[in-house]
Amino acid sequence: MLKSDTDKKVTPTTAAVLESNTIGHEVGDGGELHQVAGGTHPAMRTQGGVIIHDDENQLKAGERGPSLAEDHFYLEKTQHFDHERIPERIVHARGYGARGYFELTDSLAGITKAKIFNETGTKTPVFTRFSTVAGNMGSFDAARDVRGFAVKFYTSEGNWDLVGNNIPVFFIQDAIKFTDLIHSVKQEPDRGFPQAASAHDTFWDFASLTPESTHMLMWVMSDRGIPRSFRMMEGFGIHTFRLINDAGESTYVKFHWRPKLGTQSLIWDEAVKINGADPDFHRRDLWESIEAGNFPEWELAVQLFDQAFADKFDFDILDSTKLIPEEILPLRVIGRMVLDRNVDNYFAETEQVAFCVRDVVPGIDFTNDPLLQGRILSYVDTQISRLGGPNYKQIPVNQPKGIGCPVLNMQRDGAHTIAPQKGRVSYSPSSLEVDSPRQDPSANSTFHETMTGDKRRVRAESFGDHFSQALQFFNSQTETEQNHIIAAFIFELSKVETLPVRERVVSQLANVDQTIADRVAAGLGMKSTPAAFPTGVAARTDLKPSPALSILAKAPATLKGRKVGCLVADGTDLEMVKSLKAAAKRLGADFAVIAPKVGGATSADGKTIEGDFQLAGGPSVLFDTVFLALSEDGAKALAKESGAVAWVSDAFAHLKVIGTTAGAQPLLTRAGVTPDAGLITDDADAYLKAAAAGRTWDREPNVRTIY
Ligand code: HDE
Repeated sequence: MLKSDTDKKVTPTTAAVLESNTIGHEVGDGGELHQVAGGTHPAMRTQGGVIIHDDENQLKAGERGPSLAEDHFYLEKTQHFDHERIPERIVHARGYGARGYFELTDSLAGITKAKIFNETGTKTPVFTRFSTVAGNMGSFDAARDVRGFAVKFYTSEGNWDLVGNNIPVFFIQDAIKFTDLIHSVKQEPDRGFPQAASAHDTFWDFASLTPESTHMLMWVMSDRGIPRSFRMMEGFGIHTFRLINDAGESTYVKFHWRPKLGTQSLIWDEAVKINGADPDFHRRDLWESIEAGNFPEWELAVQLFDQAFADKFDFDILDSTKLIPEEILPLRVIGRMVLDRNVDNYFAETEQVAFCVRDVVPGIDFTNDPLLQGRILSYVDTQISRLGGPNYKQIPVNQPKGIGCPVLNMQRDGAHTIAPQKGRVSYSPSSLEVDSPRQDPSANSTFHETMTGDKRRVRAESFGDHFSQALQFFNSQTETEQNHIIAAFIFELSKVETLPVRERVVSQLANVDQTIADRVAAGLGMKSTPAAFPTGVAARTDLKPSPALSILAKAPATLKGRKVGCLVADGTDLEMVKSLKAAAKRLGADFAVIAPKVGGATSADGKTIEGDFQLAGGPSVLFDTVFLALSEDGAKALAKESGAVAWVSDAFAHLKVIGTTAGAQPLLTRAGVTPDAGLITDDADAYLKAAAAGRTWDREPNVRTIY
């Protein structure tokens, strides 16, 4: 007898039942087998919809006999498993997505005919995927890398994909170099390592011979390359696009995403340790915040300009290695994106989502940026091979969802045709069916641009300056951020085994600025700085710094979205922990208790302090700021635990604000913590205020050499 879906019969323990039912005799009445307390369980069925009566045993000839080839349950299950994987993305393989919406708050009516940008209040569903570029799918989140920031807008006029990054410029100017760039940064082909790292010979070999990458290298070596969270990352469309209005007029546009929580980053040593402690650091953070109802949010802003404005620059607005500083062309905020729903199934949605740069809607158009032009082919091409055929847009996450944009065209058939288009007519022009779809010239928004010139393979002279904006970026950083860029170059190049490659990178840096090159050379232990690499166009030194390019210059003082880690032990004052937690939560922070045992610790008054993490499972790198809620005895006990000592010394080295009870002193002493503005004793309010202000940057010269 099979139990019905609503049968609430409860089995004592699943394991016990499994044992009694599966060993030594057949399972006929499989209904009770997986009945779990309180659950209502529909029957398990095959892909063909047939009820499966035994999911524990193969069909055998005799109790100990061979398995039978007619066991269709087993065959279907295992064969499906054998084909569960598809090729991972060649770049941006490791990513994480979520659903949400975009809401227009400022209309661009008159500038673009795209409906998504016309009526304020319009809400457009989106699917957004963040990613690292170089690492394979199973690599780790906190690699030093560019982050993908791809948004699929399901607009009422069809899908528009804005496939951007968290850095507003790119390594190369012409798409024909993309294959080389990616081959150089991915694992080296003979040995298959290193994964998810640019710190190896092939990348720096390519980069040092590709001076146009210099501006981007500054960005990737800056703290932008190690974001604290997807929720705390800016995003950029990078290329100059066009907006087209009803009259066919064009306005140039650059797209920017700005995170509500502000931009924040990790410290390099912290990132390295996070990758061991929690390789899923970024995806877990996104998932958990959405599950908790703390929906991540970004503003969408645009820089709008015309040809006359573009002509004022001595760089080319079609060159993706350049940006237009906000101070010269301010951002206009036009809407917000909120991610409010996690996926139901990672593979079905995040893995199968197919972003295509060529998917634009009327009112949004391309420019002649040779990088953008090259992307138009590649994305669709890769989806066809990755998702197994030309019908990948019939997969639910890729289908247009806007009301009024059904899929109607003359394309037919191919692998996995799911949504059958009706009728006899699959060609155009046709006369046989009055309701067959027709072209609609009113939707045209291709900009009527006049083209002249000889057919040539050439790089325009206007693309020739590779160093001015690299210097401008460096000069726009705070001293701390500049120090981090220098340190990152030193670290990366220290991993390069071929000395001439190391030297060539430094000689390219000398084209940006001699002091930068000298500092990197000193950190690498070079006896002298190699001479500047020959260049056609020297860096302009008169470009004004752009403070908007610094993270720290505009960092908000807030605990929102950050995590407080509170270390407890036997003897901790429970009431103090409770009130600290309440205060931190009021400020929008997450609060986690780390105890020597995950079951918790016993407080001074004999109560249980529940732990969220055991010490080894919750190292301080997982938190933005830490508090040591310890009695003197508790601190003395922890001073003998290397894990606890590292917990504290890491927090100190990572410049975290440390709040502490006076009793914690034995552990602080053992961990080598010395007093400074970021060490706050017995004052919870002052601690939380200091923690909201960010890290204790002034501590840095005391904990590591600045070159
Ligand atoms: Fe991509 N890129 N790309 N790219 N890209 C891909 O498409 C490519 C470039 C970006 O979450 C691939 O679906 C070429 C710039 C993101 O699924 C592939 C060139 C920018 C994602 C591809 C570029 C990006 C991709 C691999 C040189 C920032 C992940 C899988 C012209 C504006 C999307 C796929 C996701 C993915 C090609 C350069 C962003 C191979 C040829 C510049 C965010 O088609």
